[in-house]
Amino acid sequence: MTTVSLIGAPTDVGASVRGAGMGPDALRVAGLAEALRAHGFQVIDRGNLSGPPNPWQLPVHGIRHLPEVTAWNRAVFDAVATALAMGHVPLLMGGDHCLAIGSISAVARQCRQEQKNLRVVWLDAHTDVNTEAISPSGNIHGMPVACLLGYGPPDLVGWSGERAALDAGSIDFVGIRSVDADEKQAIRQLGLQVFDMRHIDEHGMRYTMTEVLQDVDENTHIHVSFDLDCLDPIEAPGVGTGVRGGPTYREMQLCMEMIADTGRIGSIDVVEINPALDVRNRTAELAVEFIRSLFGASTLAR
Ligand code: NNH
Ligand code: MN
Ligand code: MN
Ligand code: MN
Repeated sequence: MTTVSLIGAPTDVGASVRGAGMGPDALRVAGLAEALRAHGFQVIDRGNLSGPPNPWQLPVHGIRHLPEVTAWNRAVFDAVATALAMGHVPLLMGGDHCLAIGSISAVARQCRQEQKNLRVVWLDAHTDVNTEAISPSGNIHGMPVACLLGYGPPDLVGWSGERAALDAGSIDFVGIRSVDADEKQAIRQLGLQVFDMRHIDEHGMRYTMTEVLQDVDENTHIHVSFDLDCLDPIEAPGVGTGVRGGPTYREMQLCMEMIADTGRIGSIDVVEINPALDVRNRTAELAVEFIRSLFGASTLAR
């Protein structure tokens, strides 16, 4: 039986808007553990990690809160690595998206040890591939992909044991509709595969996910990094940096169900839920529905 380890990381140190630190409890209140148990999984809620408070300072050399972001990611890295070593599926409950640095670095290290192919599916309105040199905000939640590809402040790079936890070919982006000016150039230079909203408009979610999942095999570990701002803010209002024009509820369900169909889901981040901006916990409840689908619940499946 699959065991899912829920790991709470209640912080907004990497974000531009306060409130994402309340995400883990919003997911608990929305019934995440119960939903997965009802679906036949063993679920262990590891509680919340601890780390420094948000000092709410201005960027220093193009980057905000580097020591605090580093400390939180250290805790995330250790917790995710521990869960993976036990053969569990870690589900990181953020917190803002800077936490994917620790989470995916631990996953990449484990995959290398087990000689598995890692595929990351980045569900987001944003590509998060800024560096301190090009970020317009200095917020590290806009930089995790760059750090994982080996570009960023030395403190946040190389945690997997290699300079780059990921190579550009092992990450696909879905739902993108907000990319900063210099970030566009970085995407081209790195050769990243970005399935933006126009691609989904023109080809549909079904075909898009076929492309994303085409080279998944029995030896693949899929990591889903799910930023709730990927969804249209009409569906998911509880996010700090909502951008209109995202996937609908049905499109996102199909995306999750197609990932579930591969049977290769190995680890997950659920990030950027901001209860302070939400309407009656709707965004956390929505996240729980999508996570159920990601684990194989579907209308006619038992
Ligand atoms: N691209 C912007 C930045 O780097 C916004 C990033 N915000 C996010 N990313 N929520 O997913 O500041
Ligand atoms: Mn993000
Ligand atoms: Mn985002
Ligand atoms: Mn690809």
